[in-house]
Amino acid sequence: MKYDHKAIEPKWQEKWEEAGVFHAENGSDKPKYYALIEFPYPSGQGLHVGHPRPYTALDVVARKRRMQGYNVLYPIGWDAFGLPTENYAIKNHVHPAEVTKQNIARFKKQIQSLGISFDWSREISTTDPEYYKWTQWIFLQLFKAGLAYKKEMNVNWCTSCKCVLANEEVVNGVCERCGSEVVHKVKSQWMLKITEYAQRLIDDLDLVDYPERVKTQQKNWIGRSTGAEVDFDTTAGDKLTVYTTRPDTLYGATYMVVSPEHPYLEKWADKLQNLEEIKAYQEQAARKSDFERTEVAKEKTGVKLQGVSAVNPLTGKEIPIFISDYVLVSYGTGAIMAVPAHDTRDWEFAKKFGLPIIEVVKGGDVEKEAFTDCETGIMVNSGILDGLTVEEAKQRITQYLEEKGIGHAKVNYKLRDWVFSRQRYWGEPIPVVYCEKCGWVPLPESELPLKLPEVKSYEPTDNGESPLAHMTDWVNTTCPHCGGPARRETDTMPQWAGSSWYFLRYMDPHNDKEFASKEALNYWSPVDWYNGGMEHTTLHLLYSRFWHKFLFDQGLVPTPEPYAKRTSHGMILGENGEKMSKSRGNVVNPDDIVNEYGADTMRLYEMFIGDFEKAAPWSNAGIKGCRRLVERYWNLQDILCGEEGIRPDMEGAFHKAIKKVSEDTEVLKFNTAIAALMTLMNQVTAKGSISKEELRIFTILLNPFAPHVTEEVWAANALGEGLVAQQPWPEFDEAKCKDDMVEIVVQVRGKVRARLQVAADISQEDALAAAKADAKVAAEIAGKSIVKEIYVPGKLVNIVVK
Ligand code: ANZ
Ligand code: ZN
Repeated sequence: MKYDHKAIEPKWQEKWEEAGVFHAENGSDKPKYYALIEFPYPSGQGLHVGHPRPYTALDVVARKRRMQGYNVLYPIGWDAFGLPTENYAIKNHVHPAEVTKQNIARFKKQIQSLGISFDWSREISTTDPEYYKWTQWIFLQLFKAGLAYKKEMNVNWCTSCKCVLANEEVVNGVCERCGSEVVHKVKSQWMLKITEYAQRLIDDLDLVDYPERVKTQQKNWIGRSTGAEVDFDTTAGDKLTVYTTRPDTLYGATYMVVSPEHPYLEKWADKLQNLEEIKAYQEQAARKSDFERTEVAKEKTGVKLQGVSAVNPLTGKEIPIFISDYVLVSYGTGAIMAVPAHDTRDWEFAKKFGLPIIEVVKGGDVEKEAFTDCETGIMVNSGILDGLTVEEAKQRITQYLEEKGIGHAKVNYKLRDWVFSRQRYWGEPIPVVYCEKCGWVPLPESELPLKLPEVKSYEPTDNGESPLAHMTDWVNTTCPHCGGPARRETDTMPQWAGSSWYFLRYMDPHNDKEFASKEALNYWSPVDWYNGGMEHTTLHLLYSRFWHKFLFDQGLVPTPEPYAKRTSHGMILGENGEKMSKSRGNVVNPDDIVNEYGADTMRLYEMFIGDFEKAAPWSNAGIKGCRRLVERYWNLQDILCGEEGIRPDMEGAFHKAIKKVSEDTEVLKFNTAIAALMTLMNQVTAKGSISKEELRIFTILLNPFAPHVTEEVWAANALGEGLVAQQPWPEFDEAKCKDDMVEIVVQVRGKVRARLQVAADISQEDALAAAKADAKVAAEIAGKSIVKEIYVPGKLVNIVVK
């Protein structure tokens, strides 16, 4: 019989669905296992061969766990709100809901053709009112807890998307999504206080098993720094407060800088003699991104304030104040004390404006450049701090500032609160109304979901208001608090809202009383293994940890962390080694591969393509190699012999393969697991026949990778009861996994003279004897005296002669 994937694959997909073998069970007394992949955004382009890489990897794990006796939850859904859909809808005059429906249908069909063991009965979509009802509900809990607030903000504004972006969405000064210029705009925005969780988001990384690079990236993004806040008296009669990580360098502070947006500039307006010049500079700075402004390499600019200066609290000297765009309003206090001797930006600025540079830590040559590598140095020119180390000086000065009431120790975080509103249509409505009398009032929970109204035009407005603002019928409402007239919020939530808690909904997706029942949450939490892209480390992964911690604090979820373990996959590149994209013309469509070679081959190839954590180029030759493995497996049916058990001379081969596949699939080494199956295939083919038990084990081992063909062979040869998917995972016997023969290398005078096949457990004495008996080795040592003999078990004999 010829192998025909087109006949086999759809048939088994149907049978699995009929039998419900991949349905996770709530209320089971089996141990649970929760495997999670990042749910896709159903774009108009359809699936791409990169998508299935993580799906297949965790499918291998999920299938194996079921065979190991676990009740496995391996769900999928759609992260379907967002701009690309909305933009497509605008361009083609179709409702975004309709576009979403079509895209989901296409993605679903494509994913189902791959035979991934998702529990489709738990499918969710963030755009479904029954889902976003709970996204809105969680927002209300955040609001009630004081963690959601509205504020006039200097926000990132994408000039092309006409939309506010979170800091995390601005990459190198441009929009992460479309690459257009990002400018600053003052807008009233909903904000979520993720900063309240900054320290716990760092600390609790100790509770989870994440790759080190993910932990480091999150920590750097949160950006904890320790230092002090110091008050400087000004000649305007008030105090200017700075944040510094180096309070020890206070004697070297020869001038100060405030950011162009600093509120004091307005307060001091009547004292400033060069207000026009200052205003011109402020306007110029507003047009630049933070990225441009803080670039070290950039030429420093600034304006000295005429009419107000400050006093260094330690030296008592009057020092000038500047405005310059290298100081950001959003960090620390928006003002700095400048220590040009030990900070590069300050040094460049001081050189340009002819300001004094006073060395306060010994070493370096501060006339030539800032001495920044000075954390281990000794203090000089620093009064009470002279002779102390930098570490001692930091403590001493902080204590002094606290005693004098002019400063205190301070911890700062780079992390900013999360800008949570978007002026767009295709997102969750924010369930609050504005009442002139009562302010912002939350909707009663009984009014959720607050559904998106039908609108005719989704065009974003040029003045930056949401398209919903035109829907007066929807907007005008009554205040739930006083019954007076009120207006609905017309901004919607960002795409990151629905994905911040979706893994909880999977636990109990059809519950209409709660986002998930207590029992379901207690049973399934936390996610045991979550695989997703590195690009989400400082976005989704951080946001969802924040929401989960909040829900934990509210007593709504049982664990402080949502994901026990996180891994990340590398991208699949085009055949030419470049990122797959339409414009490069190197996109491979999984439909074509499934059609020509079958899903089993495609799955095997995606797992065989290389180190799972690294990017790998697609290769047509590689695909063919995997197809050959499937065909050779198929042909094993022709050499099935009458014997039942594993034949004694095949025991080693099979036990080794079980061990290798079992262990490698736990540590992302899917490629070497498949290589072990290829080795086993060669051993079986060399033997020329296969027993029933051997074929049974081969089939189970191959099943997580190639689930369709293995079910077919299982059924056709009556290898056992039920489906392969329902078999117990085979055990291996460690004693039978030892290599019986090993190759050892024999060196004489530093050179390899022979390679010998010896028993793996050979004694030192026998190994040395065997080495000396070899003709070449014997010739090398003839007539010389042996100084030293070394045996490295299983590897090497080294004979040193004189
Ligand atoms: C004096 C000093 C001396 C500083 C020295 C550094 C080195 P991190 O580590 O990133 O927290 N700074 C403070 N607020 C700022 C703002 N809004 N915009 C730009 N720079 C600001 O950086 C803290 C340091 O960055 C602070 O310590 C301050 O300069 C500067 F040898 O104060 B330092
Ligand atoms: Zn009211």
